Amino acid sequence: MLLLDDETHGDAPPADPAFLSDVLAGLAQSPKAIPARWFYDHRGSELFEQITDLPEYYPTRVETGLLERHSPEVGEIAGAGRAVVEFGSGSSVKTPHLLRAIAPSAYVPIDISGDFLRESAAGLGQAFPGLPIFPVEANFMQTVALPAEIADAPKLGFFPGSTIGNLVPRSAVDLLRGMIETLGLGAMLLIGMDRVKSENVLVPAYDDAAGVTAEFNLNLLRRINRELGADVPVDLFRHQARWNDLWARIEMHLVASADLSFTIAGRRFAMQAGDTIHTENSHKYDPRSARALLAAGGWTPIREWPDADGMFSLFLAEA
Ligand code: AVJ
Repeated sequence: MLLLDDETHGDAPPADPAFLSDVLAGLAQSPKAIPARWFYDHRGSELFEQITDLPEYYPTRVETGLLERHSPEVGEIAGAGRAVVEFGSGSSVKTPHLLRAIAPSAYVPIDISGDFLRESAAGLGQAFPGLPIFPVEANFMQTVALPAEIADAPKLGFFPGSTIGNLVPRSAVDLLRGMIETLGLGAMLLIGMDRVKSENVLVPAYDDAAGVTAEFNLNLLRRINRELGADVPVDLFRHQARWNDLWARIEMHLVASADLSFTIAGRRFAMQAGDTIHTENSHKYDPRSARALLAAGGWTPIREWPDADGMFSLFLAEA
């Protein structure tokens, strides 16, 4: 079901048909769920940047420290001249530490958001004047055709942020296998994974005192209203972060605080007080399960660098 032109607001961004179909399919499902990748419109990307600075949200700080400390060793093991291919580069804040240490032959950021991709490629271009940069606007969940210019260079995939945790394990394995298709045999992969730890640390990291993560979650509903011309009563939803021990993951939900209903593209959805829309999974891995995941995805782990407090790990693996 498509929106008619006269149903959209004059200043609304064009509706992405994949967004509409994911939202309609996800809300028709029981329990309701919308894929986390739709968080990242312009506002969502801004809010995520704010999350990375929150006192409760340790992953960005810890991983950045690990990259500062261990990138020189990555360079020694991987050797000079690799093309660094970053999956879901976003604003690429962690990348300079790696690029400084490993003498790459090129940098290929891949991101689904063209805006952020071009901004950050321009920024890195200034910081690394001699480095060829080839941004690729693509969904890295599918095999990506890399630019012809780097066809002959050995590759180092870079997948920081524990973004792999957004995927259920079977999809994570598919993605890891897809990365081998994209990068070729002989490639290496530097990947960050958040570790299992106390609920008392994990839950606040996804439900901060300042309410930024709540706003990030609720922005998905605002985006649905903005882009799909819907009438979701955002004020009747509240943010929830919960630890699911069976799956070893943090889940984010939007909880209906009253019986409510709304219409999206002519389809009506009703929810009762307490019903939720599941908006994100963030799986956590202990070192053994992390290595098993890599191996299932076709990657042989060769090094692990955890931080001193056991919060987060960087892994280097080869195809
Ligand atoms: C970017 C997917 C790794 O799961 O920690 C942060 C996203 N969601 N706070 C994460 C996120 C809520 C983040 N990843």
